[in-house]
Amino acid sequence: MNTPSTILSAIPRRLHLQHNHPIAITRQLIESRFPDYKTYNDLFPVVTVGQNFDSLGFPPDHVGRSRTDTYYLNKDTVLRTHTSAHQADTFRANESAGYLISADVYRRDAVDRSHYPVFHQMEGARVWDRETLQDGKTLAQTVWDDVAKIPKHTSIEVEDANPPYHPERNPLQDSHSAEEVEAIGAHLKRSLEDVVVTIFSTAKAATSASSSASAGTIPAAAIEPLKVRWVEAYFPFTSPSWELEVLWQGEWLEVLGCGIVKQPILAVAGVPSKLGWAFGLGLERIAMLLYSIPDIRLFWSTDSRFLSQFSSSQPLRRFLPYSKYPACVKDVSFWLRTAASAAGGRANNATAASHDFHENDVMEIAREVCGDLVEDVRLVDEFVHPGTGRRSLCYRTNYRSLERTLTNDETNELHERFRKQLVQKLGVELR
Ligand code: FA5
Ligand code: MG
Repeated sequence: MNTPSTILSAIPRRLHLQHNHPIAITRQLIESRFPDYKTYNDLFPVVTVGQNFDSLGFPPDHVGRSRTDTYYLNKDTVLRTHTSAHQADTFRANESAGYLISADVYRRDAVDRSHYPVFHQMEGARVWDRETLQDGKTLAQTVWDDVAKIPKHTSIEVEDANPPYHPERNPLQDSHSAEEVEAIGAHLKRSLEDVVVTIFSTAKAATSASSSASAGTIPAAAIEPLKVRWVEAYFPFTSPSWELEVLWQGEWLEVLGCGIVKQPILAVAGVPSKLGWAFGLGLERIAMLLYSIPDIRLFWSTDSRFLSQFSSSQPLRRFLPYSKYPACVKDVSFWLRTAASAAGGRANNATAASHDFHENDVMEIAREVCGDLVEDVRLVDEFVHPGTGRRSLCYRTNYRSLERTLTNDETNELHERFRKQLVQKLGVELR
């Protein structure tokens, strides 16, 4: 068991079901774009390793299974790392051609304003059955007819609508024709572009409404046009696979992964004649875009200054930060061990020396030492000493509480503990 009590205490929160919570409102908004899909919003987060990984074809050595990435309750049981853990069971239940699953999921990950160890995903899937095709149509024709029913939008700029894929990692599946995959892929992308456009037109309306109320009118150019792009991705349970990214505050933000469901999953689930698509999206990511919520930690706030700003029965309004407590920024610079010092270290400390540097180790230490008081950790400088060839890194840590002003002593103490742990756990040399 490697699951801390802080994580276990998040289980009863179920933000996706909390009335008037922005995660719940976002879920409902997306659900409204899939009116015929069956929704499952109440699935328990403790699942077997079989459900979370094996049923989806994760290889035995996949990094996702490691204890540094996944919270284990015992060797056979985990907190689900994604809603895909319920894919096989839901296909087996066979209750509807399309379904949506929303739930809390749990992972170790980076420290910044868009990553948190507990978050919420929505899984969606849609299948067609080779055995019940109507009017003598092929499966591909049937799917294209369904594609035509999805609203077309002009207010979206799609870069790389069809990224090339690598056949060795995203092969056409044996029982699928290229035409079928093209049609199902088009249905998948159109459905998700429709979701994103809905979200953004709602968000834009909210932006102009709140700005005209407070600060007169803002120039149209201040509102960014909606830019998205499709990128090739890899998942053990879909082929081909894509990720959808949205341009948000000048950076490409990944909001979902998706693809054509691998046929063995449907076969094992007892529905071998069906084929279709699946996606998994991060509800926090969408809600942050929708409401302009600047920090993922805010979703866990029980402060009425946060919660009172959201209502499912009123037009959507942008989140107005009630108070931003000052950040305290501190840098830490260190030399990485050279090959020689690593080798020297090996004699004394086998564990530290055999351990190569990964940025995620810095992130994990920050999370452990600082909890929710750390907002962001990022690399700001890196150079190689021309004489010695040693590499130096500088990380900038933003300390900020969402609830109060941190004292100088408090941040100094946190930062000192952070620095000490870096030396102790990574064997770096502070500068
Ligand atoms: C998955 O979890 C796949 N199960 C998605 C999928 C489903 C693919 C069905 C194919 C078919 P991924 O690990 O990329 O993929 O996560 C999906 C989304 O969850 C991301 O795009 C992102 O929006 C969100 N997400 C991932 N990690 C975090 C995190 N630490 N904090 C907040 N959101 C996150
Ligand atoms: Mg991803």
